[in-house]
Amino acid sequence: MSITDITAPAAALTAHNFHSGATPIWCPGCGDYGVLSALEHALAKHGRPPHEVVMVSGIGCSSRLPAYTSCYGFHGVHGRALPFASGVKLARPDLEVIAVGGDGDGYSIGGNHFIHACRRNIDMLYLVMDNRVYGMTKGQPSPTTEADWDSDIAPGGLGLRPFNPISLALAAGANFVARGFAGRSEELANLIVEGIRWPGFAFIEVLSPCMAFRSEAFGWKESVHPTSLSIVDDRAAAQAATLADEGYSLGLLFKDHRPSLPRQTAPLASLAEVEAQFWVCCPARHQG
Ligand SMILES: Cc1ncc(C[n+]2csc(CCOP(=O)(O)OP(=O)(O)O)c2C)c(N)n1
Ligand code: SF4
Repeated sequence: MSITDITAPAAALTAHNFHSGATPIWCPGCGDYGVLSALEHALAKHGRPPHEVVMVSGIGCSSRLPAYTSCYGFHGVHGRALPFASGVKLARPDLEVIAVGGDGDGYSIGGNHFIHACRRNIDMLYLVMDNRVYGMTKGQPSPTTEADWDSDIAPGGLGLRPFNPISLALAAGANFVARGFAGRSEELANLIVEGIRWPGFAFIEVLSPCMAFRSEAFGWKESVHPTSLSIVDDRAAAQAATLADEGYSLGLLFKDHRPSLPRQTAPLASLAEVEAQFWVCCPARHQG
């Protein structure tokens, strides 16, 4: 398909248009079901057909998500969703690019890419399903796991201070920062639509409980404070609010107008011009 084949937004899309037909193999009660449902509803509301949307992930239970949608998808290697998504968006700015994954994938092995994606501000949505554990590899602590979280695999807790991804995203320069909860799918869908439509790098942290390894996360539905984040256009104030927050406030925290990449779609020079400018002279060639 060429860029010129892209159609106008299809009328009256429904969440069903975004089902792939594959049945998720997530555990019963996994928060990722709520995220998938919210994402499908958000895409329907946004109005671009599945063939204009690219869903990119790394590895983990949450990173299986692209397979469950009918959009174009790339299920890549652990921690590398954002570099791949950046490449797709730079090569095809006409497509809607959404990167998804877990806290292990995005903040541990992918932590470097997270910082630089915020900084580059390429126009895409990054949705992190944070269950504060590595679900797929059977319950190791992740960078957002509480220091004293006791488990068979880390008795007594790791003793390492978790970091605050929202604070990091703000400091690194993300254009849109919000937090949703898998158990409040409708609110999450609205945040996703807003994030997709906002220019630049939009980051949404989604609290998404892992029932297999953190069953106490059932309690998150009582812990969350709906629509309590609302700073919006002041990065310093948003940073102060997030540092004062215990991690369960939901809603849109921050939106900025920092110019996003890609700024232009046409190349600045032709391939021949680039070759002429950067031609490395080889003495052997001249002698021949
Ligand atoms: C290079 C590499 N290192 C480690 C792994 C093993 N691994 C697979 S998934 C995963 C963690 C997934 O955790 P998270 O991203 O939090 O997703 P969840 O399963 O909790 O949704 C790890 C460490 C891997 N696949 N590749
Ligand atoms: S192990 Fe946890 S994160 Fe993975 S599918 Fe099961 S509940 Fe979801």
